[in-house]
Amino acid sequence: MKPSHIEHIGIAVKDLDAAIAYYEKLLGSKCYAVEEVIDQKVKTAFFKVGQTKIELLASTDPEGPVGKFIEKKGEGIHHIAFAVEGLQDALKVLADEGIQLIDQKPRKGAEGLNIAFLHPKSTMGVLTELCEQPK
Ligand code: CMX
Repeated sequence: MKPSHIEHIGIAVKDLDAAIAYYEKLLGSKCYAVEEVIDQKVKTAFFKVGQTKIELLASTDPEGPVGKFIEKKGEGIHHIAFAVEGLQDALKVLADEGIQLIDQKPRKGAEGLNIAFLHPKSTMGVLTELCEQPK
């Protein structure tokens, strides 16, 4: 597996509008998309920094993954996502290496990407996402 670039960095925030306003100032660019991902219980907002995106994540449910994360750890970096080709094959290679997969096969994430997460318990504490552009 050889990711081409960091696709995005996910940042958990409590107040999406306040976070958008801050990142618009910091990055000097407008948020280009806001999207709710219902099955992940989050509302997302995206910025571009070169090839990489910043994905702000606000929870829509305290029992969702971002709601639980903020409750335990507070706001901050939630995950890092790498762009790969051949996501299903990459998952098999990682599983064979003993990495714990959260998603055994790719599923649909924000922006229509095919995505899969690796468990932070087997990635030295960093929730890791792999993303592939759909063909
Ligand atoms: N980064 C690092 N560690 C994390 C974490 C994160 N983002 N989220 C949870 N953990 C840790 C917790 O701190 C906890 O550690 P301890 O056992 O040491 O306390 C452990 O993982 C278990 O956490 P939990 O709160 O009990 O939560 P669950 O086990 O129910 O779920 C996880 C954890 C990672 C499996 C779940 O959050 C998940 O499936 N995440 C992937 C999906 C996701 O995060 N979606 C939101 C983003 C969607 C998007 O980008 O569109």
